[in-house]
Amino acid sequence: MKLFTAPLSLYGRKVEIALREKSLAYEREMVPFSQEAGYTPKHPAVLAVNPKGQVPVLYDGDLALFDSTVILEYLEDAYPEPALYPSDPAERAQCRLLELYADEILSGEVRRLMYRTEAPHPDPQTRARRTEEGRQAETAIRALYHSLAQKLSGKPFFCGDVSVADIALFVAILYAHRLGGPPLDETPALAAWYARVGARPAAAEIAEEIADADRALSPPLSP
Ligand SMILES: N[C@@H](CCC(=O)N[C@@H](CS)C(=O)NCC(=O)O)C(=O)O
Repeated sequence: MKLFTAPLSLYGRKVEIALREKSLAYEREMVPFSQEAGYTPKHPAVLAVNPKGQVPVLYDGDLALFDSTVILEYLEDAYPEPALYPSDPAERAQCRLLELYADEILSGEVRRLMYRTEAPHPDPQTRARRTEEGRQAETAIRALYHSLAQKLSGKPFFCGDVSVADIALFVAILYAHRLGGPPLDETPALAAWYARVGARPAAAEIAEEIADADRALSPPLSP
């Protein structure tokens, strides 16, 4: 298998944790990325597969896939052990909803913090607007942490055993933290879950790689 991704790609890192949880060997090619230029120029192997030009893209033999959610579903179908989804249909659907919650709702707020690792915008009004949006995102993220703590309701993982929901939520929260977002101090059970997932070798290795990538690529955080 070959994964096209980038050192700070949130969705690419999500796929990498799943690959490692399943002990699947993969080759990795990092596409061009910088904080100044973003994901340019686009890699031809990515453009050949994904009309959106986004990573992650996974090749498994002749099969080429894009979108982290589709990739994780394929990995589960093709390499079912160890399972990263519950077997019961209703629980499986709930687990997928939590993955969507991470990818679209929580990460939607986290995205509003991403200006903090970019070069400061030359226009002072744009800088002020981004700072204000960042504050609003932090308030929204705190509220989402409370809602997640309720969904976790004292369980060790969100959907029984460790699952795609834990992986997607872990990565989204890790990105909130690396972008100076709120800590988990108001939700101790969620903090304990975050430490539990982060102690697993797959997540720990990827978290270390993300920290290395930030040291190499990201300037100090903007306010
Ligand atoms: N829904 C997609 C989102 C992929 C995505 O947003 N990828 C980002 C990197 S994390 C990207 O390639 N951005 C460059 C672009 O949009 O041009 C997934 O889950 O894979």
